[in-house]
Amino acid sequence: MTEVDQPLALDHQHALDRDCTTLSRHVLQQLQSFSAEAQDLSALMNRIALAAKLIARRLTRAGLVEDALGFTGRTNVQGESVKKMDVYANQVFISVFEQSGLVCRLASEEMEQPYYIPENCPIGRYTLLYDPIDGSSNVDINLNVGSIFSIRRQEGNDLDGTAQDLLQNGHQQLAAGYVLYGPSTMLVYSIGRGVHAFTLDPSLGEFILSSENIRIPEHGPVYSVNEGNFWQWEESIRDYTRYVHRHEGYTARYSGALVGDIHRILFQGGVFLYPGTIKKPEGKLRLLYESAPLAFLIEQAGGSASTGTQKILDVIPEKLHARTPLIIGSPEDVALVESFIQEHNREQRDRPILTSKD
Ligand code: AHM
Ligand code: MG
Repeated sequence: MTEVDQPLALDHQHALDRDCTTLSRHVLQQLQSFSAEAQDLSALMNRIALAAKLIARRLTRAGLVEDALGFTGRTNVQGESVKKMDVYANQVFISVFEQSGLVCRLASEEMEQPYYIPENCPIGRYTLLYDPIDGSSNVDINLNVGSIFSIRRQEGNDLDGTAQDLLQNGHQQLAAGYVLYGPSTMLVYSIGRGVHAFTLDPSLGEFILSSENIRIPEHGPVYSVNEGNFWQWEESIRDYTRYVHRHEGYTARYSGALVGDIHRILFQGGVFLYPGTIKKPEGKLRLLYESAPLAFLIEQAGGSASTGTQKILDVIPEKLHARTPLIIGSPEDVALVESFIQEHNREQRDRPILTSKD
């Protein structure tokens, strides 16, 4: 081989390596073990990948098939209008896991109570928590949406079927990640050993490793927030947005789908915020299905996730569908938002209490 040939040969080798690393192989490599738990995690990720492929297939043809777009006319447990795609994707996860022998129940944003694997099906040791279609307002206009997932080991008892044992902090997650249905379908996951991204190769029907050990930049230019809520926020969040308006180097990006916004921030840095509003002090995003899984992932990439006063992973939900304010992304940018909140809280505390004599 000549010197001139060598770089080409290396490139070729690199391409070949990429083509060969499938999701299930990657999980086993990460755990460096063929233990029962490693096999389970690999199988769980494989099932999530299958659900993602089924949902991606429906999304790519949504404008051509009947009953894929639009609303069902129902509202979910959160009082939000349910889309046909929400129902479809929710059911896909159930169907894919029902006979898997991997989970004992699935809890989703779309179901008031978890779905328990029936007794005539093999029952597994894990619980899957998920948001089947995140950002579903984007579905009807063919923009990006996502799915978010989290895996927890079944530990407590759930004898009365109310899943109170799931009311634990985010450190209990074994794995978490998301699927982004964009120009390509990507699956990004962590099992507590870094963050890795896979791209669906439709010709193979396989998710192939595309970025390994992703590290979020310490700081980035993007701030991602729905500024339509400006007058409903607390003064601290308004002050933060005034700060980024007045300083060079910031740019706003907001897609209406959390997964897409987080994906951008994971690779390019910045911060995503969904703060509380006057009407909804807890904000909009659900702890168990959205905030905690994404916090797990972003922390694994070197980022931070906070309610403004507490780390998201430390929050213990009071109920299954509890919401939290979410500030997530590059550590410096999250810290900046927190500093406005802390300053505001300090001012509130130190404000003299006026009595009727004053
Ligand atoms: P959904 O899971 O019901 O779609 O709601 C979550 C979505 C997020 O993806 C997104 O960041 C947010 O809601 C957008 O909400 P808003 O329209 O209030 O900005
Ligand atoms: Mg969502």
